[in-house]
Amino acid sequence: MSIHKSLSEKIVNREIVCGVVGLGYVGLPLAVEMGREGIRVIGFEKSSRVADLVNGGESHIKDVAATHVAKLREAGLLEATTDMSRLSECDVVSICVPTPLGKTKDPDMSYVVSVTEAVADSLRPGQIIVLESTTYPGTTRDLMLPKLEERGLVVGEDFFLCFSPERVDPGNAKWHTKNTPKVLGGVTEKCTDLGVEVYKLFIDNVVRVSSPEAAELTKLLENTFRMINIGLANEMAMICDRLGVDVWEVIDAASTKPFGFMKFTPGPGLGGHCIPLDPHYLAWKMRTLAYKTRMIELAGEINTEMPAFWVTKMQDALNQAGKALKGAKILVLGVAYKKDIDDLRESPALEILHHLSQKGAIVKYHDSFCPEIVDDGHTPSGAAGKSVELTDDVIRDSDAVMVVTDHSNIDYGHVAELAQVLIDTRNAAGGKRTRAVGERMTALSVA
Ligand code: SAJ
Repeated sequence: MSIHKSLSEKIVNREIVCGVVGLGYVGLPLAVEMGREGIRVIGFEKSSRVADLVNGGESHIKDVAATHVAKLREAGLLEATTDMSRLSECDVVSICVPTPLGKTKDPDMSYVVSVTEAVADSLRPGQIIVLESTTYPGTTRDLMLPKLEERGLVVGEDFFLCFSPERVDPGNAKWHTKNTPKVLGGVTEKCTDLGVEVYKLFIDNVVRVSSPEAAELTKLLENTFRMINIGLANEMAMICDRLGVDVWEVIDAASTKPFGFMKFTPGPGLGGHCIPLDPHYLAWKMRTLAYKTRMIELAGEINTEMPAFWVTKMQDALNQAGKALKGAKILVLGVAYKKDIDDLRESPALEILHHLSQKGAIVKYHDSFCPEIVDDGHTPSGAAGKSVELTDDVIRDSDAVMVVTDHSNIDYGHVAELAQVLIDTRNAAGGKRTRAVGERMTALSVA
């Protein structure tokens, strides 16, 4: 019987052993979904702390309940190891490691390369390898495949290679690993067949595409679409500010169109571990082909400009109140990259805190989700510090308040009543009046 056929049988009978490399916010939920379908899973981690945690039946990922990990441990369906040579025990290997960008926005493929080399070291006939990490088109075929074929095994016959982008949205109550449609494309037809057969065991809807490049580009289109439209919303905010029009009123009115429009909102800039990064994989790849992805570059410029734009708004508003930014006591509300989470990655709040302190303001922040901003060596100067308690006095004593992240646990109408000046980058207070300035404030500036 051919390798393909015998693998297919093992898949149908759920006799396969699945390996998941990287037990982070993508890998651990994936491993748990596999285990819950009765598939034996080996998690591979470079951190012995994480491996020990999982083997102790615990979870370091908010979206994964420790009880689920403990249950799979008791059933003998999940174990974690740092021993990469055990990859040879796995019929399927899903790779969920980081693909960060360097300072010059070039992809850092070091994690993918080192894992690929470990997989190649233990590669044997009958293995299905699936890369899930967001990356530039061509990574699977041009970077991984040559390393995997080095020892003479042939893709599509001896082993099988696919790309299937992760679509994990941490904290999303509705969409999680099992019920979010999963795109998958293999290097050959048989690779795609087997990859789809495996993932159908634990994902409700697997969307088959014809190649790994199609799958790689699918993810980049999804997030580039968001980044560019957020850039458009931010440019519209700057246009409306110059025209003295309330951009939020315009966006809300446009959102009444029942077709052909999708609401995006302006804000303090672009944060997170996906949207600011993913489009730059595409831009980088196309630069190597002498093609300039103009939309991505331009949207990136606009989004990057937003922290400075808001600091200028703050300066103008204080000026109207007869105060200088230098020496002013500023309270920033919310520093996480988006509401109701504790993630500071690429948060524009860090740039805003930096700019304000650079201009001599005396800056405090309050964010109950982020009690401390620790200087990790990459933190902009002036951003590190501890969250202060939010009291009426702290608001009143501040010369100005800036809402940067609109966490749901704050009454912004009350803040607007007490604040001498309010710069509301999220329109969290709905444009409410401010007492001292006395003018109706658009969300962007003092009218
Ligand atoms: N933002 C705006 N205006 C908007 C939307 C977002 O300024 O209209 C800002 C946010 O404040 C944040 C950044 O953009 O700083 C990114 O926000 P996001 O809502 O895109 O959230 P992320 O970064 O958590 O994106 C993830 C992505 N998930 C994956 O890549 C698997 C993205 O594809 C999802 O669409 C997004 O979650 C989501 O919808 O929650």
